Amino acid sequence: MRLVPNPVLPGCHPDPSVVRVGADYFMVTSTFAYHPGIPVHHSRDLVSWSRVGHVLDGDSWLPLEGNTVSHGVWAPTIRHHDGVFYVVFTIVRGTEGATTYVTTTVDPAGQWAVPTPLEADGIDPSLFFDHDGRAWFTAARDAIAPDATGPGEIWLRELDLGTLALVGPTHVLWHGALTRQWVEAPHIYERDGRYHLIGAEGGTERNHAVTAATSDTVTGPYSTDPRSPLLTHRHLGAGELVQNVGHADIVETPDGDSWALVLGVRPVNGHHTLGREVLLVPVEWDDRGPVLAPGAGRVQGVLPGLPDTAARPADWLSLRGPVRADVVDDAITLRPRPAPLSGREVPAFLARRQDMHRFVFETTVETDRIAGHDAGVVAFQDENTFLAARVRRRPDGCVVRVAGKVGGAEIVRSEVPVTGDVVLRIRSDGQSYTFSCVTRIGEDVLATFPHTALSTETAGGFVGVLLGLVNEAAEDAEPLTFRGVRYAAPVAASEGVASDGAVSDGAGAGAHDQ
Ligand code: 6LW
Repeated sequence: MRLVPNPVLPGCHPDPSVVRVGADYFMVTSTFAYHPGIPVHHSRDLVSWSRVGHVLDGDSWLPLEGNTVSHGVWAPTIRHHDGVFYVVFTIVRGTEGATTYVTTTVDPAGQWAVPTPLEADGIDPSLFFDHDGRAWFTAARDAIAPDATGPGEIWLRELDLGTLALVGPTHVLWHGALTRQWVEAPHIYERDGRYHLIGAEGGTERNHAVTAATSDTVTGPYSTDPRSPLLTHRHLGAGELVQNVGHADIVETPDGDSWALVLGVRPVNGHHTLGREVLLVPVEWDDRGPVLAPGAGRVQGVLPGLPDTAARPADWLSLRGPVRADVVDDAITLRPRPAPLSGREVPAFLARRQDMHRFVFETTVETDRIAGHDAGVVAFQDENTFLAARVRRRPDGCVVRVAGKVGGAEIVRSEVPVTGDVVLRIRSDGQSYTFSCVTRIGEDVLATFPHTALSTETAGGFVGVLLGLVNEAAEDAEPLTFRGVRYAAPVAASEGVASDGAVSDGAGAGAHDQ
């Protein structure tokens, strides 16, 4: 058995899709209302991933003003054919419906084409290139006859590679393996002349599961693999370190081994804040189809407790569109915007994924420069759920104010006067978020919140926490430079964190060695 450390990509990177070209693997993940969209990660071993670009950036960006954080870009699939990379994805705009797009490039680390809309119902699009060079598009949609079949269905149509339009008849392939569950996240693979369709069922929460079906022809009919679910943690109990496992994509190594990337979450006391992360599981094929995590039946290699991973290079994200910012080493200059974090416009907000349970995130703000600004650090889950320590000017001087929203309700925790340069700090021990400010006199703890306040279970939606900077002010206010921006695993006792292993996530389970 092969043991890999999981997750292979921590932090909010849901709905992984992977393709191999020669020795190189490329992965794409969902980014919802964040800009730039769809990071492209590269790996040579499926374990160590580095970001090389974004699918939706510059000319390929599609504006997302008016959307909630969990709207926007859902579930991209990446494939490669004849020297061209293809990504299909859906932009979900709430009640205004959804549009699925295809975009291409010859260099996945470079600029992608302006996305072409497809005449496609539903979400979770995928592409399959058959041996004869034909391209087949699949996606998940509401079933035409839900009373008879269950709520969802996977459908397929041919994609004309010349015009990038769907052509020919629609084939309904499958309604899923599980009773009355919506089937989503389809991907088709061909193996020894048979077509294998995998999907996800049970929703992207605790009941999530990977299921499968098989057919002699790409257009179906597909029959359910009765071994489904092929992979799930739904039955392992709340003590299991990884939950919500599902949404797989399978890739073959140059040596003919297979692996799946799946999503999962690592809750702490039943609540997760890091979003859906990417996990790697071995796959074997037998004459019935894929076997995920053979011999184990679960994602393995997850460390117990709350291990600190080394902070990954920041993928600085804004909301719903680009902001005007300069990032130079650890200094970030952010132009102001009046849009509040609680709205649906583009606020002056630049943030990175929280990808460690325990961390320190901090920056220095020169309060002398604060005029009409409301600027500082924020732990952001979505427009209804965020907590910030910001500096604003009152008639008699500046104050740091810890305030935000939890579940849509306004929260104001503390307000303390400050002068000169102040360090605004957010730190977490995995079970709480503490906001403090550090001046020449020392550290002043302003407020502590349980991590449940910022969890996805509390907020709903599909994302995890981002840690960032905000500069809310009139457009003509001065840009602000945040110096000493630092995100790291906590090191010192002064950063308030117990030594390794002293903080338990309450799961009580050990590493699952293979
Ligand atoms: C994704 C779908 C899902 O498109 O969540 O519940 C969506 N399931 O597979 C957003 O990540």
